[in-house]
Amino acid sequence: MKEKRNQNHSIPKDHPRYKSLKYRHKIIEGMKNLAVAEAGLIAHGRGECFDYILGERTNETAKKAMKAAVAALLLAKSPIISVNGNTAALVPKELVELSEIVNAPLEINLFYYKEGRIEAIKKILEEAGATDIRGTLKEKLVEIEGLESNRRFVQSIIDADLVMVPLEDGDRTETLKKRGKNVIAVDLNPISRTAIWADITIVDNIIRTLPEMIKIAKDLKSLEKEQLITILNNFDNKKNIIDTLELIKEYIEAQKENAFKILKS
Ligand code: PTJ
Repeated sequence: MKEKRNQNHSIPKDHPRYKSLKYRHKIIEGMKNLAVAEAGLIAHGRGECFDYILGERTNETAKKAMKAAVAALLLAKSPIISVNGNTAALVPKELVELSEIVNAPLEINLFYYKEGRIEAIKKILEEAGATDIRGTLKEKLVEIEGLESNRRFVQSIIDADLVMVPLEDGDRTETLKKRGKNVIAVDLNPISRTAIWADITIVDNIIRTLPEMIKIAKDLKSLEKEQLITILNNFDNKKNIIDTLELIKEYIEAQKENAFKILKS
């Protein structure tokens, strides 16, 4: 019998890991069209691993952080959403929608420089409806002192009072904090340096975070400034990260029991 193999990488909808495979495919496509750095694939795999031990769902702690993050974005004078290759490849439409609702422009800011990457990401964002994309013109970029990586080249981030940094690597959050900025991080690793340094740490997958934040933003947009301040003041990031770590411990414990039940049956 002649073997019929799937050459076009289409994923059967009934596959138990359909969603995960769909987003892997987006990252791979993103790498082929230059938007995603090669290392972006590895970063995605690391994210999947953390997502697994979080139960691949948006936990209550993440929802609390998202609410505080939206309140902070609505209260900020000049907020910016920093966009890297992975985020653009995974959730371009959602980035544009959130940016419009909370009035926070998108700024492309990359760790791995390669000719053509900024243009590739700009194209993805424009196709998703973005009209105001910062960080694309060399002559408008300035350098943030104290940062060695390519992320030091910024446009509006330099004057922003609040920067949202989805899927960050190491040291930028620390530098932004030292410059007096508030930082919102979205990171599946609750104990990464970014997660620890940020003012508001959303430990969740960006593919679930942005749609949820859009919903929250639509609700909170009509609130008074005082009500938004109360939401923000009631949020304790350190406690929230510790609670998230507890959830991970509980989840692993429950999975351990389940795994052995399957073995015994
Ligand atoms: O496009 P560039 O050049 O700016 O590079 C982007 C990457 C992500 C490659 C770069 O910032 C990098 O190398 O990041 P790290 O150091 O791998 O850190 C990325 C963090 O994001 C890790 O803690 C991952 O667990 C986390 N992460 C990965 N995928 C997701 C995620 N967090 C939320 N949602 C995800 N889908």
